[in-house]
Amino acid sequence: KLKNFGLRSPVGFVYNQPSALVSRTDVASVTSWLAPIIWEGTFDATLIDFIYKQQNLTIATTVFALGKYTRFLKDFLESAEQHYFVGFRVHYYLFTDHPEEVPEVKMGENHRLIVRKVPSMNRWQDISMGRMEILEKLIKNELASEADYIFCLDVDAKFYGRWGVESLGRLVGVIHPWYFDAPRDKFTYERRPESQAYIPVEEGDYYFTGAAFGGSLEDVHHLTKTCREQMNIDIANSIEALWHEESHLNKYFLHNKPSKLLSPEYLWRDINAWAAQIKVVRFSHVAKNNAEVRPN
Ligand code: 2GW
Ligand code: MN
Repeated sequence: KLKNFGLRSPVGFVYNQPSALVSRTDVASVTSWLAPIIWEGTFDATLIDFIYKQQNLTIATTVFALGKYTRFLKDFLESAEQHYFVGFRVHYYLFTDHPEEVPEVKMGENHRLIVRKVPSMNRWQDISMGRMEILEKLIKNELASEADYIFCLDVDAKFYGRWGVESLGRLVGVIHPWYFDAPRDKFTYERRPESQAYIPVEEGDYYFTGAAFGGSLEDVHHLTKTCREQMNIDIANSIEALWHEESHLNKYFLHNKPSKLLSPEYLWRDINAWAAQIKVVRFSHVAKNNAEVRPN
């Protein structure tokens, strides 16, 4: 569906000259398989918005809020409306067992909120694995004619800066905010060979967060289907990966290299945490009291 750019700048569309020599030197902006890693300072927002505007895209965005997690919706949605794909068409698909608790949030032009009721799930295992299955079905049964790209996001987080079309790609992973500077043997991959999510200590590229991933419908459908199947094999073998679907996502990305990586700017630990490389916090986990929000 994606058109070739055929980009023609209108007369007088002025932006900074891109350089073949100068770039950020404190972070890597490309992987060893030549996928870009998106950091502040590696793209020109004006230019990239202009390029993508001509494609008339829709970005589906899924978010789950079950049980007490509906309390995160107001900040999540209000901040998204300030920062998330502003000026582009966004359809949020919100899955909740409490539709009556969904706050009224004024949606920007071209942004729509679609609320879907799902049965209550009490065990976090069911929530985390249920997400993959619901996403798989949503993409297959409904999105084909509705969207071009999809992002799947945790709800216990808030936007503080631009998250825009620079993030779009065939298969997109976000580098986990705790492990971007860690050696691979320290990553919290699943290390038991009995699990389908197993990654040996001498393997692995990056540690990706389960809190945000996305890409084209086709690629994300394949991702969700594969993770769901792998988790089901684990269930049959009475084993559960250390970080649940995040472990399976990391295994998937090891064998299906993402075509674009987003830096931890796109999922930071907490707005007050500091690291020299983070020039902008775009999306960040909010502090939460697990004992208070999670079912027993
Ligand atoms: C219930 C019991 C235990 C943990 C979570 C939940 C729960 C999750 C819930 O009661 N209601 C609910 O809506 N959720 C959804 O699942 C919600 O969208 C939430 O953001 C998402 C992931 O749960 P969360 O945010 O508590 O997990 P984190 O922040 O510790 O996340 C990482 O690890 C998870 C796997 O353990 C996931 O991979 C997640 O994507 C990661 O960020
Ligand atoms: Mn979370």
